[in-house]
Amino acid sequence: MQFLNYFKPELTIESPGRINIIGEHTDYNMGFVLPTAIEKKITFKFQKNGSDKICHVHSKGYDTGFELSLDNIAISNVEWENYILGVLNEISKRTDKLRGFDCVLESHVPIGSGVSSSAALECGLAFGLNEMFGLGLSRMDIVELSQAAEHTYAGTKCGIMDQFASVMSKEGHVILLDCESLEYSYIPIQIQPYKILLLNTNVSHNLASGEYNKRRAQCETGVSALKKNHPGVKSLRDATMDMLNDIKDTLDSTVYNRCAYVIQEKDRVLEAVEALKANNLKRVGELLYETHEGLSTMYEVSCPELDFLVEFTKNHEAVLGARMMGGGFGGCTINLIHEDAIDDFVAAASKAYKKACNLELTWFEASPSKGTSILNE
Ligand code: GAF
Repeated sequence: MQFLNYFKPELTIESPGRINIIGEHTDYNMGFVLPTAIEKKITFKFQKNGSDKICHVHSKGYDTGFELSLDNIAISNVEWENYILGVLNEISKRTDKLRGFDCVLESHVPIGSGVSSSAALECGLAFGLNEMFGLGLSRMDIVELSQAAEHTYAGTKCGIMDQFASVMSKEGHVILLDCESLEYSYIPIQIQPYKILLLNTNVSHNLASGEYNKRRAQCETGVSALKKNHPGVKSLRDATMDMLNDIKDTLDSTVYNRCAYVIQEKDRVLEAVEALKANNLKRVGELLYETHEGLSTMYEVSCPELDFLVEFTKNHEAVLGARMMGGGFGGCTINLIHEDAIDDFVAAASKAYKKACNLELTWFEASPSKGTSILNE
Protein backbone atom coordinates (compact mmCIF):
# COMPACT_ATOMS: atom_id res chain seq x y z
CA MET A 1 0.00 0.00 0.00
CA GLN A 2 1.28 3.41 -0.96
CA PHE A 3 0.85 5.04 2.44
CA LEU A 4 3.48 2.69 3.84
CA ASN A 5 6.10 4.79 2.01
CA TYR A 6 5.29 7.84 4.11
CA PHE A 7 4.11 6.16 7.31
CA LYS A 8 5.24 8.04 10.45
CA PRO A 9 3.15 6.60 13.29
CA GLU A 10 2.20 9.01 16.03
CA LEU A 11 0.61 6.45 18.34
CA THR A 12 1.16 2.78 19.20
CA ILE A 13 -1.48 0.70 20.95
CA GLU A 14 -1.26 -2.83 22.30
CA SER A 15 -4.46 -4.83 22.48
CA PRO A 16 -4.45 -8.28 24.10
CA GLY A 17 -6.26 -11.57 23.57
CA ARG A 18 -7.86 -13.20 26.59
CA ILE A 19 -8.27 -16.42 28.52
CA ASN A 20 -11.25 -17.35 30.64
CA ILE A 21 -10.70 -19.45 33.76
CA ILE A 22 -14.34 -20.52 33.98
CA GLY A 23 -17.82 -19.27 32.99
CA GLU A 24 -18.24 -20.31 29.35
CA HIS A 25 -21.32 -19.26 27.37
CA THR A 26 -22.61 -17.56 30.50
CA ASP A 27 -21.98 -13.95 29.40
CA TYR A 28 -24.93 -13.64 26.99
CA ASN A 29 -27.05 -15.43 29.59
CA MET A 30 -26.27 -12.60 32.02
CA GLY A 31 -24.23 -14.83 34.32
CA PHE A 32 -20.65 -14.54 35.62
CA VAL A 33 -17.33 -14.98 33.85
CA LEU A 34 -13.72 -15.04 35.07
CA PRO A 35 -11.48 -13.86 32.23
CA THR A 36 -8.25 -11.90 31.94
CA ALA A 37 -6.07 -10.54 29.16
CA ILE A 38 -2.93 -12.43 28.14
CA GLU A 39 0.45 -11.24 26.98
CA LYS A 40 -0.29 -12.14 23.36
CA LYS A 41 -1.29 -8.88 21.69
CA ILE A 42 -2.03 -7.05 18.50
CA THR A 43 0.12 -3.94 18.03
CA PHE A 44 -1.48 -1.03 16.19
CA LYS A 45 0.45 1.93 14.80
CA PHE A 46 -1.56 4.97 13.72
CA GLN A 47 -1.14 8.25 11.89
CA LYS A 48 -3.68 10.86 10.81
CA ASN A 49 -3.47 11.21 7.02
CA GLY A 50 -5.02 14.65 6.53
CA SER A 51 -7.99 13.32 4.59
CA ASP A 52 -11.54 13.81 5.82
CA LYS A 53 -12.72 10.34 4.93
CA ILE A 54 -10.10 8.02 3.46
CA CYS A 55 -8.57 5.38 5.72
CA HIS A 56 -6.01 2.64 5.15
CA VAL A 57 -5.52 -0.45 7.25
CA HIS A 58 -2.61 -2.80 6.64
CA SER A 59 -1.93 -6.08 8.41
CA LYS A 60 1.81 -6.65 8.55
CA GLY A 61 2.01 -10.38 9.27
CA TYR A 62 -0.55 -11.25 6.62
CA ASP A 63 0.78 -8.64 4.18
CA THR A 64 -2.67 -7.53 3.20
CA GLY A 65 -4.70 -4.39 3.63
CA PHE A 66 -7.53 -2.25 2.34
CA GLU A 67 -8.70 1.28 1.78
CA LEU A 68 -12.09 2.57 2.82
CA SER A 69 -14.08 5.75 2.96
CA LEU A 70 -15.88 6.77 6.15
CA ASP A 71 -18.77 7.74 3.83
CA ASN A 72 -19.29 4.16 2.79
CA ILE A 73 -18.66 1.61 5.53
CA ALA A 74 -20.25 -1.40 3.84
CA ILE A 75 -19.94 -4.99 5.05
CA SER A 76 -17.05 -6.74 3.28
CA ASN A 77 -16.78 -10.32 2.11
CA VAL A 78 -13.29 -10.47 3.63
CA GLU A 79 -13.82 -11.68 7.19
CA TRP A 80 -11.18 -9.71 9.14
CA GLU A 81 -12.09 -6.43 7.41
CA ASN A 82 -15.52 -6.61 9.02
CA TYR A 83 -14.07 -6.27 12.52
CA ILE A 84 -12.48 -2.99 11.41
CA LEU A 85 -15.50 -1.78 9.43
CA GLY A 86 -17.88 -2.68 12.25
CA VAL A 87 -15.89 -0.60 14.73
CA LEU A 88 -15.76 2.39 12.37
CA ASN A 89 -19.49 2.11 11.81
CA GLU A 90 -20.18 2.04 15.55
CA ILE A 91 -17.85 4.98 16.22
CA SER A 92 -19.54 6.97 13.44
CA LYS A 93 -22.90 6.41 15.14
CA ARG A 94 -21.53 7.97 18.32
CA THR A 95 -19.41 10.90 17.11
CA ASP A 96 -18.61 12.90 13.97
CA LYS A 97 -15.02 13.57 15.06
CA LEU A 98 -13.48 10.66 13.18
CA ARG A 99 -11.23 11.60 10.20
CA GLY A 100 -8.96 9.79 7.75
CA PHE A 101 -6.19 7.67 9.26
CA ASP A 102 -3.59 5.07 8.35
CA CYS A 103 -3.06 2.04 10.53
CA VAL A 104 -0.56 -0.81 10.46
CA LEU A 105 -1.27 -3.73 12.70
CA GLU A 106 0.76 -6.75 13.66
CA SER A 107 -0.91 -9.63 15.44
CA HIS A 108 0.62 -12.07 17.90
CA VAL A 109 -2.79 -13.36 18.98
CA PRO A 110 -3.42 -16.73 17.35
CA ILE A 111 -6.52 -16.61 15.14
CA GLY A 112 -9.38 -19.08 15.61
CA SER A 113 -7.83 -20.34 18.83
CA GLY A 114 -10.49 -19.30 21.32
CA VAL A 115 -8.35 -16.46 22.73
CA SER A 116 -10.39 -13.77 21.02
CA SER A 117 -8.19 -12.23 18.39
CA SER A 118 -11.39 -10.56 17.14
CA ALA A 119 -11.98 -8.61 20.37
CA ALA A 120 -8.30 -7.63 20.40
CA LEU A 121 -8.70 -6.28 16.87
CA GLU A 122 -11.91 -4.37 17.54
CA CYS A 123 -10.87 -2.91 20.88
CA GLY A 124 -7.35 -1.92 19.83
CA LEU A 125 -8.68 -0.03 16.82
CA ALA A 126 -11.37 1.76 18.82
CA PHE A 127 -8.90 2.58 21.61
CA GLY A 128 -6.35 4.03 19.20
CA LEU A 129 -8.84 6.14 17.26
CA ASN A 130 -10.29 7.43 20.51
CA GLU A 131 -6.83 8.59 21.60
CA MET A 132 -5.81 10.02 18.25
CA PHE A 133 -8.98 11.98 17.50
CA GLY A 134 -10.06 12.78 21.07
CA LEU A 135 -13.39 11.05 20.55
CA GLY A 136 -14.24 11.20 24.27
CA LEU A 137 -15.11 7.50 24.57
CA SER A 138 -14.68 5.77 27.93
CA ARG A 139 -13.14 2.28 28.22
CA MET A 140 -16.64 0.96 28.75
CA ASP A 141 -17.86 2.72 25.57
CA ILE A 142 -15.03 0.98 23.71
CA VAL A 143 -16.06 -2.39 25.13
CA GLU A 144 -19.70 -1.90 24.17
CA LEU A 145 -19.15 -0.51 20.69
CA SER A 146 -16.69 -3.31 19.90
CA GLN A 147 -19.25 -5.90 20.98
CA ALA A 148 -21.88 -4.18 18.82
CA ALA A 149 -19.46 -4.24 15.86
CA GLU A 150 -19.14 -8.00 16.20
CA HIS A 151 -22.93 -8.37 16.18
CA THR A 152 -23.61 -6.18 13.18
CA TYR A 153 -20.60 -6.66 10.89
CA ALA A 154 -19.13 -10.05 11.85
CA GLY A 155 -22.58 -11.55 12.52
CA THR A 156 -21.72 -13.24 15.84
CA LYS A 157 -24.16 -12.35 18.60
CA CYS A 158 -21.41 -12.54 21.20
CA GLY A 159 -21.63 -11.62 24.85
CA ILE A 160 -19.50 -8.93 26.44
CA MET A 161 -16.75 -11.05 28.00
CA ASP A 162 -14.05 -10.87 25.34
CA GLN A 163 -14.14 -7.14 24.75
CA PHE A 164 -14.40 -6.48 28.49
CA ALA A 165 -11.36 -8.64 29.23
CA SER A 166 -9.33 -7.14 26.40
CA VAL A 167 -9.92 -3.57 27.58
CA MET A 168 -10.36 -3.79 31.36
CA SER A 169 -7.85 -6.40 32.55
CA LYS A 170 -5.19 -5.80 35.18
CA GLU A 171 -1.83 -7.56 35.38
CA GLY A 172 -1.73 -10.50 37.81
CA HIS A 173 -5.53 -10.58 38.23
CA VAL A 174 -8.60 -12.19 36.77
CA ILE A 175 -11.87 -10.27 36.49
CA LEU A 176 -15.02 -11.55 38.13
CA LEU A 177 -17.59 -9.91 35.88
CA ASP A 178 -21.31 -9.94 36.48
CA CYS A 179 -22.59 -9.75 32.91
CA GLU A 180 -25.99 -8.45 34.02
CA SER A 181 -25.03 -5.47 36.18
CA LEU A 182 -21.55 -5.14 34.63
CA GLU A 183 -20.16 -4.84 38.15
CA TYR A 184 -16.73 -6.38 38.39
CA SER A 185 -13.86 -7.02 40.75
CA TYR A 186 -10.24 -7.98 40.25
CA ILE A 187 -9.08 -11.18 41.92
CA PRO A 188 -5.34 -11.71 42.33
CA ILE A 189 -4.09 -14.91 40.74
CA GLN A 190 -1.50 -16.53 43.00
CA ILE A 191 -1.30 -20.10 41.90
CA GLN A 192 2.40 -20.98 42.17
CA PRO A 193 3.75 -23.60 41.65
CA TYR A 194 0.90 -24.08 39.16
CA LYS A 195 0.67 -22.39 35.78
CA ILE A 196 -2.00 -21.79 33.18
CA LEU A 197 -1.06 -23.70 30.06
CA LEU A 198 -2.96 -23.39 26.78
CA LEU A 199 -2.89 -26.29 24.36
CA ASN A 200 -3.88 -25.26 20.86
CA THR A 201 -5.65 -27.95 18.83
CA ASN A 202 -4.91 -25.88 15.73
CA VAL A 203 -8.34 -26.69 14.43
CA SER A 204 -11.05 -24.12 13.94
CA HIS A 205 -14.22 -25.79 12.72
CA ASN A 206 -16.31 -23.63 10.43
CA LEU A 207 -19.52 -24.09 12.36
CA ALA A 208 -18.44 -21.71 15.08
CA SER A 209 -20.42 -18.52 14.36
CA GLY A 210 -23.65 -20.19 13.19
CA GLU A 211 -23.65 -22.69 16.05
CA TYR A 212 -22.86 -19.93 18.52
CA ASN A 213 -25.92 -17.92 17.48
CA LYS A 214 -27.99 -21.10 17.58
CA ARG A 215 -26.95 -21.75 21.20
CA ARG A 216 -27.94 -18.23 22.11
CA ALA A 217 -31.36 -18.69 20.49
CA GLN A 218 -31.86 -22.03 22.29
CA CYS A 219 -31.18 -20.34 25.63
CA GLU A 220 -33.72 -17.63 24.74
CA THR A 221 -36.28 -20.32 23.92
CA GLY A 222 -35.67 -21.79 27.37
CA VAL A 223 -36.13 -18.38 29.02
CA SER A 224 -39.45 -17.81 27.18
CA ALA A 225 -40.71 -21.18 28.47
CA LEU A 226 -39.53 -20.48 32.04
CA LYS A 227 -41.26 -17.09 32.00
CA LYS A 228 -44.69 -18.73 31.72
CA ASN A 229 -44.32 -20.11 35.27
CA HIS A 230 -41.90 -17.51 36.57
CA PRO A 231 -42.55 -14.08 35.02
CA GLY A 232 -39.56 -12.67 36.96
CA VAL A 233 -37.07 -14.73 34.94
CA LYS A 234 -35.45 -12.34 32.46
CA SER A 235 -32.50 -14.55 31.56
CA LEU A 236 -30.99 -17.90 32.59
CA ARG A 237 -29.18 -15.90 35.26
CA ASP A 238 -32.47 -15.80 37.17
CA ALA A 239 -33.30 -19.49 36.73
CA THR A 240 -32.63 -22.49 38.99
CA MET A 241 -32.49 -26.21 38.19
CA ASP A 242 -35.75 -26.66 40.12
CA MET A 243 -37.50 -24.14 37.88
CA LEU A 244 -36.09 -25.82 34.81
CA ASN A 245 -37.04 -29.32 35.99
CA ASP A 246 -40.61 -28.13 36.63
CA ILE A 247 -41.04 -27.46 32.91
CA LYS A 248 -38.82 -30.25 31.62
CA ASP A 249 -41.74 -32.08 29.97
CA THR A 250 -42.65 -29.04 27.93
CA LEU A 251 -39.11 -28.53 26.60
CA ASP A 252 -37.27 -30.01 23.68
CA SER A 253 -34.45 -32.10 25.23
CA THR A 254 -31.78 -30.06 23.44
CA VAL A 255 -33.12 -26.81 24.88
CA TYR A 256 -33.32 -28.43 28.31
CA ASN A 257 -29.66 -29.49 28.13
CA ARG A 258 -28.48 -26.08 26.95
CA CYS A 259 -30.28 -24.35 29.80
CA ALA A 260 -29.19 -26.89 32.41
CA TYR A 261 -25.55 -26.42 31.40
CA VAL A 262 -25.78 -22.63 31.75
CA ILE A 263 -27.57 -22.75 35.11
CA GLN A 264 -24.92 -25.13 36.48
CA GLU A 265 -22.04 -23.17 34.96
CA LYS A 266 -23.02 -19.86 36.51
CA ASP A 267 -22.82 -21.48 39.97
CA ARG A 268 -19.48 -23.08 39.12
CA VAL A 269 -17.96 -19.66 38.48
CA LEU A 270 -18.81 -18.45 41.97
CA GLU A 271 -17.57 -21.67 43.49
CA ALA A 272 -14.31 -21.38 41.55
CA VAL A 273 -13.82 -17.84 42.86
CA GLU A 274 -14.20 -19.06 46.44
CA ALA A 275 -11.80 -21.92 45.77
CA LEU A 276 -9.27 -19.54 44.21
CA LYS A 277 -9.48 -17.20 47.18
CA ALA A 278 -8.97 -20.15 49.54
CA ASN A 279 -6.06 -21.34 47.37
CA ASN A 280 -7.91 -24.61 46.83
CA LEU A 281 -6.59 -25.24 43.33
CA LYS A 282 -7.59 -28.88 43.45
CA ARG A 283 -11.25 -27.79 43.57
CA VAL A 284 -10.70 -25.23 40.79
CA GLY A 285 -9.32 -28.07 38.67
CA GLU A 286 -12.32 -30.29 39.37
CA LEU A 287 -14.64 -27.47 38.34
CA LEU A 288 -12.75 -27.06 35.06
CA TYR A 289 -13.34 -30.73 34.29
CA GLU A 290 -17.04 -30.37 35.15
CA THR A 291 -17.32 -27.39 32.83
CA HIS A 292 -15.74 -29.34 30.00
CA GLU A 293 -18.11 -32.23 30.52
CA GLY A 294 -21.07 -29.84 30.32
CA LEU A 295 -19.73 -28.03 27.26
CA SER A 296 -19.07 -31.31 25.50
CA THR A 297 -22.19 -33.33 26.33
CA MET A 298 -24.91 -30.75 27.17
CA TYR A 299 -23.96 -27.58 25.34
CA GLU A 300 -22.29 -29.54 22.51
CA VAL A 301 -19.71 -26.96 21.51
CA SER A 302 -16.62 -29.16 21.85
CA CYS A 303 -15.03 -31.29 19.12
CA PRO A 304 -13.03 -34.56 19.07
CA GLU A 305 -9.68 -32.75 19.19
CA LEU A 306 -10.61 -30.72 22.30
CA ASP A 307 -12.14 -33.78 23.97
CA PHE A 308 -9.01 -35.78 23.26
CA LEU A 309 -6.72 -33.19 24.87
CA VAL A 310 -8.88 -32.85 27.97
CA GLU A 311 -9.16 -36.62 28.36
CA PHE A 312 -5.38 -36.97 27.91
CA THR A 313 -4.69 -34.78 30.96
CA LYS A 314 -6.60 -37.16 33.21
CA ASN A 315 -3.64 -39.58 33.30
CA HIS A 316 -1.31 -36.81 34.48
CA GLU A 317 -1.32 -36.03 38.17
CA ALA A 318 0.43 -32.73 37.57
CA VAL A 319 -2.67 -31.42 35.79
CA LEU A 320 -5.34 -30.33 38.26
CA GLY A 321 -7.96 -29.56 35.65
CA ALA A 322 -8.56 -28.82 31.97
CA ARG A 323 -11.34 -27.75 29.68
CA MET A 324 -12.03 -26.28 26.27
CA MET A 325 -12.04 -22.50 26.31
CA GLY A 326 -14.02 -19.86 24.41
CA GLY A 327 -16.83 -20.35 21.91
CA GLY A 328 -15.75 -23.89 21.01
CA PHE A 329 -15.48 -26.12 17.89
CA GLY A 330 -11.70 -25.85 18.05
CA GLY A 331 -9.11 -23.54 19.54
CA CYS A 332 -7.40 -24.11 22.86
CA THR A 333 -7.84 -26.03 26.07
CA ILE A 334 -6.94 -24.29 29.31
CA ASN A 335 -4.98 -26.42 31.78
CA LEU A 336 -3.94 -25.92 35.36
CA ILE A 337 -0.58 -27.69 35.61
CA HIS A 338 2.38 -27.93 37.99
CA GLU A 339 5.23 -25.90 36.52
CA ASP A 340 7.82 -28.68 36.95
CA ALA A 341 5.77 -31.02 34.76
CA ILE A 342 5.15 -28.74 31.78
CA ASP A 343 8.01 -29.88 29.55
CA ASP A 344 7.38 -33.60 29.95
CA PHE A 345 3.63 -33.13 29.69
CA VAL A 346 3.67 -31.14 26.44
CA ALA A 347 6.12 -33.61 24.89
CA ALA A 348 3.80 -36.50 25.72
CA ALA A 349 0.65 -34.60 24.72
CA SER A 350 2.14 -33.57 21.35
CA LYS A 351 3.08 -37.14 20.55
CA ALA A 352 -0.30 -38.53 21.57
CA TYR A 353 -2.20 -35.75 19.76
CA LYS A 354 -0.27 -36.35 16.56
CA LYS A 355 -1.02 -40.06 16.77
CA ALA A 356 -4.72 -39.69 17.61
CA CYS A 357 -5.69 -36.64 15.51
CA ASN A 358 -2.83 -36.42 13.01
CA LEU A 359 -2.29 -32.77 13.90
CA GLU A 360 0.51 -30.69 15.39
CA LEU A 361 -0.09 -29.40 18.89
CA THR A 362 1.16 -25.97 19.90
CA TRP A 363 1.09 -24.51 23.40
CA PHE A 364 1.90 -21.46 25.47
CA GLU A 365 1.79 -20.37 29.07
CA ALA A 366 -0.67 -17.60 29.77
CA SER A 367 -0.25 -15.13 32.58
CA PRO A 368 -2.86 -12.50 33.49
CA SER A 369 -1.88 -9.25 31.80
CA LYS A 370 -3.11 -5.69 31.51
CA GLY A 371 -5.80 -4.61 29.08
CA THR A 372 -5.53 -2.36 26.01
CA SER A 373 -2.91 0.34 26.50
CA ILE A 374 -0.74 2.91 24.82
CA LEU A 375 2.75 1.49 24.41
CA ASN A 376 5.04 2.93 27.11
CA GLU A 377 1.99 4.31 28.93
C1 GAF B 1 -16.96 -16.24 22.45
C2 GAF B 1 -17.81 -14.99 22.66
F1 GAF B 1 -17.31 -13.94 21.95
C3 GAF B 1 -17.94 -14.62 24.14
O1 GAF B 1 -18.85 -13.56 24.28
C4 GAF B 1 -18.38 -15.82 24.97
O2 GAF B 1 -19.75 -16.07 24.82
C5 GAF B 1 -17.54 -17.05 24.64
O3 GAF B 1 -17.48 -17.31 23.24
C6 GAF B 1 -18.07 -18.29 25.31
O4 GAF B 1 -18.01 -18.15 26.68
O5 GAF B 1 -15.63 -16.02 22.81
